[in-house]
Amino acid sequence: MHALPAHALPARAPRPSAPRGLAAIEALFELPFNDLLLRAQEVHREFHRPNTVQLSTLLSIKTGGCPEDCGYCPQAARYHTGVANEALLDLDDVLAAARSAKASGASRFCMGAAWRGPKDRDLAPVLDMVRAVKGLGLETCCTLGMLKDGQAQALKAAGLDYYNHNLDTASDYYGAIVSTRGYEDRLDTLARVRAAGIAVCCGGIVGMGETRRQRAALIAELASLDPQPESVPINHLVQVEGTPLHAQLHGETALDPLEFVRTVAVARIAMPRAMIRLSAGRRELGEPVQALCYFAGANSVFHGERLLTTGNPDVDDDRMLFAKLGLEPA
Ligand code: SAM
Ligand code: DTB
Ligand code: SF4
Repeated sequence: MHALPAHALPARAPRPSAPRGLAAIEALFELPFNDLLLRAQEVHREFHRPNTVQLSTLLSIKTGGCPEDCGYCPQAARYHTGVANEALLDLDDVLAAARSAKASGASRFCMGAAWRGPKDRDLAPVLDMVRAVKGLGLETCCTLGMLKDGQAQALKAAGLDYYNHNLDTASDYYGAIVSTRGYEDRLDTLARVRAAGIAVCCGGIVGMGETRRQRAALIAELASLDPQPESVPINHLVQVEGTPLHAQLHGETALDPLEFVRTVAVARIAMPRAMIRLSAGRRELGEPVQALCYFAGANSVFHGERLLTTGNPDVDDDRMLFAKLGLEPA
C-alpha cells in the first residue's frame, strides 16, 4: 500500500495554543471556577506527570540590610521588621544546610541574598557555594538581585542551573510597590540569565492590593517571555509587620483564597510546560486551599521550615499532606 501524501492525511484538530495576550488571560480569570480548574488540570496532565511534586529548599545566605524599598519585603533596611543585617554565610554552613535539604527530599537548593545585586567581590564566595552544592548532586538556584555583564556567565560556569528573579506584579503596578528600580531592570537581568544559558525562574506575588486585571497582566508578562520561564513561583504576600504592605492591607483588602487558586490555574494554562511553584504563604493558605492549588496545576513547592526569613509548613506536615493527596515528591 502506498503512503498517502501528507496533504491527504486526515486533518487533526489543531490544539489551541496557550493563551498569552492580556485579553485572553483576563477571559480565563472570568471563567466559572470549575471550568477554569478543569481546563488547568487537562493542560497539566498533557504536559506533566499528574501526581508528582518537585521540592526545592531555600536558604538565606545573606539576610537583611537591603538598600531597596520593595514594599512587601521584611529584608529592606529602611523598614523596622526585626530582621537584622547579617554577614554572608560561610561555605560550611551553606553546605550543611544543603546536605540536610537533600536528606529531607529536596532536589534543588536555592540560595537567596538580600542585595540590590551582587558586587563582584560578593560574587566570588557565592560561586564557591554553587560549585560545592552542585557537587552534592543537587540542582542549584540563586536569587541575588540584578546581575551585571559577566555575572550570569560566571554563575553558569560555576554550575548554576536556575536563577530566580521575579517580575512580582504588573508593570503598571510595579511603581506603587518598588521605587528603587524599574520593571525594565528586571527584564534586563532576565535577558542576561537567559543569554548565559541558565534556566529562568520568574514569577510574582499575589495579594498586594492589585486588581484582577493586574494579576492577569503579570501572568501575560510572564507568558510573553520567550522562551517562557522554566519555573514560575506564585507567592501569596506574607504580610510582615513593619513593611508598608502590612500597614495597608487588612480585612476587606485581603485577597480571597479562591482568587489565589484562580491565579495558579491561569498560570498553568498560560505556561503549560513550566513548573508552577506554590511559594510563599503556604502555611497561611492551609491544607484545603493548597490541595486546590495542586489540582489547579501547581507542581512544585519550597520545602523546609523556613522560606528566607518567614515560616513555611513543617517538613512533616508537608509529608502528611502529600500522602493524603497521593502526591509523590519527584
Ligand atoms: N534581593 C533579590 C531580589 O529581590 O530579586 C532576591 C531575594 S527577594 C527576597 C526574592 C523574592 O522574594 C522577591 O522577588 C519576592 O517575590 C519574594 N518575597 C519577598 N518578600 C515577600 C513577602 N513578604 N511575601 C511574598 N513574597 C515575598
Ligand atoms: C520566590 O519567588 N519566593 C521565595 C524565593 N523566590 C526566593 C522567597 C519568598 C520570601 C518570603 C519572605 C521571606 O521569607 O523573607
Ligand atoms: Fe531587597 Fe530583594 Fe527584599 Fe527587594 S525583595 S528589599 S531587593 S531583598
